[in-house]
Amino acid sequence: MQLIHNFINGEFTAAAGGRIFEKRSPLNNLVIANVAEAGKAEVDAAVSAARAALKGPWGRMTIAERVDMLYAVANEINRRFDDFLAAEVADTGKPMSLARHIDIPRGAANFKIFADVVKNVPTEFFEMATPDGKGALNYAMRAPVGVVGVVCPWNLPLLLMTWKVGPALACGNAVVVKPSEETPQTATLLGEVMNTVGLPKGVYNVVHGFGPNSAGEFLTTHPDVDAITFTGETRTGAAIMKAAATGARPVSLEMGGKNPAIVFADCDFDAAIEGTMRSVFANCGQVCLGTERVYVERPIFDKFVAAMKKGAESLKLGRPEEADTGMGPLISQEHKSKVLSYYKKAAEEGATVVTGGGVPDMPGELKDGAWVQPTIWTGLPESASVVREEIFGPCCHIQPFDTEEQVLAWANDTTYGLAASVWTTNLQRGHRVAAAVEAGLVWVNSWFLRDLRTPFGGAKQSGIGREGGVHSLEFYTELKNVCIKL
Ligand code: NAD
Ligand code: 6OD
Repeated sequence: MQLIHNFINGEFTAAAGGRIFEKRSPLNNLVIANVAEAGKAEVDAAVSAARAALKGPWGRMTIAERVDMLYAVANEINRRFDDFLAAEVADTGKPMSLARHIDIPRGAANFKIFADVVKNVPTEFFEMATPDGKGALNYAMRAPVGVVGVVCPWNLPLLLMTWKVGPALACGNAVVVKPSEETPQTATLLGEVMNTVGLPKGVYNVVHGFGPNSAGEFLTTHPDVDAITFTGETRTGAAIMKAAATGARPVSLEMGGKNPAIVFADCDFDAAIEGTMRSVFANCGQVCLGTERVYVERPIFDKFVAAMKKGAESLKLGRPEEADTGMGPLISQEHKSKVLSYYKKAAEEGATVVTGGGVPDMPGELKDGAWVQPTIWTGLPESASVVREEIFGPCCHIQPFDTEEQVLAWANDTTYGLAASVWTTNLQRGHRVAAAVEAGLVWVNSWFLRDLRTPFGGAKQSGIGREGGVHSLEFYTELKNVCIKL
């Protein structure tokens, strides 16, 4: 059985006492690897290695040298594309077509884009008058924040981990990454890439394990971690924020959502269906930006529901490597139980189940996997559990609306505020609704179209802070003003 190691100070290491946990395939629930579980000792070693790296050659590199190194990391990920693809797909069970298109190329791009940002974005300069008439000059300079703890989820493992590690390294920090216990492989493989390109030891470290009383907690409570960046559930983010309060350490939190799609009768109907099919079912509904609440203007409601039903029923559930697979399994048995509990609640609360609502009949060994049916409900009040709570599965509730005012009130009636999509050919309305929706990201006539220079993050309980482009520099650097009296 494969053993997935921690990666500390440039070395692949087992855990003290040989502590391991099992990684199971979402496809069939079989154990595919053992993972070395980091305890306090391994987390300490990783944080110390990161601290030491800041004082070594890494800390002395010029920006141009760092940029070259990050380009080399991206190129090496691309050279080993198939290894990353195989590892990501083994951990998640997601269709290869999806991982090939999104997860792995974005994993590489995250190093290049932030290298470019660091290379090209200037700081500020102000001339200042002084009473003696000689004046002063102010300029700002950026320094790394230090050792950054990076705590990651399982849904887009490489993409979301490099989304943090790329800018952190571009800014000259050293990182200790805690991947999700469900997806240990690509973060570990990235250690090989770092050694191949000659990244100094200790700049990139990986510790495996769980949250409470395990590697996640040991890392986020570690007094020598200077800043913590996190993606995951809102309640985990709140726990991490508490941990970060000791020592008043900064946090960047990307958390849960209950994202609306608002479909006006004047939309390009086929584009709205295509986009909403993706936003509801892509990655088996396990995308933080995904849609779980769909609001459709009444004149096209029946036609829209019928088209979504047809789309959902034509999605082929299957093995990742099969070219016609449209949807894979959920990440785990535990998550399957959570999603199925919502399927049950929807029925109990009186939903009309347009399609799905249960477990598909999968052939052979796949029957033991974390499969659920793509599911659509209608007919529920806005107070229903599946309309209010994040499910993170391949499902949505579709509600008819009559006025812009009504749909905005519903869309905003949530404690979350991550993303929304608006479908209309009336651009005036597109701008107006985008401005009125309480969310960090709004797409008009699109979904998950990402320019990495733009701010990314959630409003309300979906997040704290923004990353992306120059916004990542705000978190991963300490900005210092230097005032020179002339
Ligand atoms: P999770 O919060 O359960 O776990 C995320 C990570 O935190 C894991 O590595 C886990 O081991 C660790 N962790 C858990 N408890 C911890 C603790 N007390 N201290 C330190 N670390 C701890 O989230 P998940 O189930 O992996 O991911 C799904 C969730 O992530 C969904 O809510 C989804 O909306 C959210 N998400 C948000 C974004 C975004 O950009 N806003 C992106 C992806 C996923
Ligand atoms: O595209 C990104 O940068 C990003 N952070 C996507 C998050 C997707 C959530 O599941």
